Amino acid sequence: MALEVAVKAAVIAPEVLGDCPFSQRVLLTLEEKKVPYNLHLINLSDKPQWFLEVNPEGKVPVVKFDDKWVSDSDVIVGILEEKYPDPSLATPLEFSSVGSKIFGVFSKFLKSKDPNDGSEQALLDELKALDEHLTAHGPYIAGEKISAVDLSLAPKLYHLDVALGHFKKWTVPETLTHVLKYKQLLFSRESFKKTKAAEEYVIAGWLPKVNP
Ligand SMILES: N[C@@H](CCC(=O)N[C@@H](CS)C(=O)NCC(=O)O)C(=O)O
Repeated sequence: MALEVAVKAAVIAPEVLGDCPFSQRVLLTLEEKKVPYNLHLINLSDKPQWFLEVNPEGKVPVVKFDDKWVSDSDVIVGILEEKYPDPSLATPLEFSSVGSKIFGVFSKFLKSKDPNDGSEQALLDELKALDEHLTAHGPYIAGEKISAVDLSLAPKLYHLDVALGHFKKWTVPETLTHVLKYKQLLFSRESFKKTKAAEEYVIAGWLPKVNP
């Protein structure tokens, strides 16, 4: 039986899949595990009553398991791993926090108006650490097989590429060859192509945060 899944709709087009990296993470997990699902697109500027009733906090993603709507992508991905263990996407504990600071430092650099505040260097440091990790352990974070940590990071690296390219004309340095290869590997997967937001919606989603 298909799972009911509610994710963010595009900010400027509420009938189209939106740009929430946590929502895409859940969709990627469902796709990689080949779990059938029905998608509900939620316009976060005009949340439907049924959605607020089942999920008063009003955040996406949410997934309905056994008649109960569950929020938070960490919790959802954990339940999916338990209920649909094959193929396993479990990440070995020692690798589970690789790349976990990238989204925060990227977002800070993207919003920064001060070129001397160290936010670009902080991002470069995190990307360099990821490159070193991939050099030693790649091509995915836990080795030959894709796992949950990659599915969490992939949408965030996509936001990084699209938003920094658009707003700051900034790209990942060519010296970070393993990060570049890793992004290609992730972005070319069928699961990723099927669940990604169009670039224009990623840009529209960041616009109010970049120019408040
Ligand atoms: N920790 C949560 C974060 C989810 C989250 O922040 N979702 C955002 C959209 S990307 C949201 O629903 N925000 C509520 C709103 O904008 O009203 C998770 O991993 O699922």
